[in-house]
Amino acid sequence: MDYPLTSSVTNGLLALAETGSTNQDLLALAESKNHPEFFTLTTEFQSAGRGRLDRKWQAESGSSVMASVLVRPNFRQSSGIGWLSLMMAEAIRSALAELGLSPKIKWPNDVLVEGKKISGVLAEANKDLSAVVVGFGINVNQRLEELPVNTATSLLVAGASSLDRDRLLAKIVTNFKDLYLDLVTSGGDALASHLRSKILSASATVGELVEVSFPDGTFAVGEAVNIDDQGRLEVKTSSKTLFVSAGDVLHLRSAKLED
Ligand code: BT5
Repeated sequence: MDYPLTSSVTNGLLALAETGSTNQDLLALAESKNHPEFFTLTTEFQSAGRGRLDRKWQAESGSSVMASVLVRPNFRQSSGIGWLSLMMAEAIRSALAELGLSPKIKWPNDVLVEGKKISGVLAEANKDLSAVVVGFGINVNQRLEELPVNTATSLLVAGASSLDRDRLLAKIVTNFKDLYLDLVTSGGDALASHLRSKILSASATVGELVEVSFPDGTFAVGEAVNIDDQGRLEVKTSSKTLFVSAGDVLHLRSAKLED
């Protein structure tokens, strides 16, 4: 497939018919300094699409937008890096809203439509954090029965006004560039760049009763009350306030719809 609109907004676009993982490929390419910020890699099919914590992202060939965008952050505040997946989720949310949908951001890395996952984001950095690839998958033209899990939806299922993948990818990269450059101008301060307030107002998680599962296997239940200045989810349990920087969140009131 050709991506004329996306080509015109990225600093270089590589569109592959098939690969293992666009994140993995772009992390390798980023090691040579030839690839500038906003260089983008997209594919029709991934045989080893990555989610967080060794989970998989699954999509049939040609059914989705799957892409990774390169940035080389040099924020004065290191907390800026923590915002990059939420930033991409906001770029996706706002592009989907223009297609007539009412998407929300589920902390830390999902975009939901009517409580179901239409998109997932995975930001991965190289060792010294000098290059970060922000990858995302968006379900576009799958019918309900073609989706890999029953917690998922697609643009087709949700009734979006367009299924044009090039136009969508171009819009998302444009939105992401705008948000990123605002954050850079603010020295990595997500409050000053208004990134945090945009994410808060689109959050499906803040205000919810949540169960947080931590990477070490422990759990906590409480109310999600805020996203702090570092992008951490603030959760009030019966005994204390937790600031969660990594973990999985289950929205308990709508748990039947989620994984
Ligand atoms: C994510 O992980 O949601 C991040 C997904 C990022 C995928 C993109 S595609 C381009 C780039 N290159 C890569 O290799 N990856 C990125 P996580 O929050 O861990 O969610 C993973 C879970 O989502 C799985 O365990 C499934 O339950 C579910 N899932 C898998 N495929 C899905 C799909 N197409 N739609 C909705 N949910 C899906």
